[in-house]
Amino acid sequence: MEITLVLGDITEERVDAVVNAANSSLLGGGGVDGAIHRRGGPEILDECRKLRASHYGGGLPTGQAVATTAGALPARWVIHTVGPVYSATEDRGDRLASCYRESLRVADELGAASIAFPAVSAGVYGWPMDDAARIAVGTVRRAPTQVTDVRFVLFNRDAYAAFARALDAP
Ligand code: AR6
Repeated sequence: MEITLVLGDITEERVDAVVNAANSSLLGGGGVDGAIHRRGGPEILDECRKLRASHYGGGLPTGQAVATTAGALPARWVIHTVGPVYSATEDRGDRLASCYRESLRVADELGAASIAFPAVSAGVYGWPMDDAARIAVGTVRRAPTQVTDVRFVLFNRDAYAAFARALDAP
């Protein structure tokens, strides 16, 4: 597996699967979620609504992942995952790690060879970037997956630097 860092907008990545930092409603929001639905168009929301009706009436649980079409994005699928809201008093790192593991498991089911991840939970959900990066890189490195091309797409230089430090760590 090759892991690369990209500074930019995840909706522009030409990969098999783009991961969305969604919320459990699967009905959209701000940040990455807003950008993916805006650029990908209404087909993605249509499939999300169907998934809610068929499987996730109570919402997609934190740490899980589910795929839809990528609509008009230059990708084949969007894999929606729900990160945990950061807590200073409770360790929710296992649930953040689960987002990466489950996204890769879904990617394997789809037969995806390449995947682009955002820094899940490190925006609206408040996760400190260095810790989010350490969990993301550590989990992906250890995941049993057929995916050969993993990209972390970071929206600003601070996020990029945090992921670069995590990648340099043994
Ligand atoms: N490409 C790459 N990274 C981006 C982009 C983009 N287009 N836009 C933002 N980021 P967030 P979360 C970065 O808030 O913390 C939504 O409302 C951003 O700077 O998108 O998991 C959902 O519906 C940050 O570093 O996701 C949920 O309610 C990182 O992506 C909630 O936000 C993640 O920020 C999820 O919050």
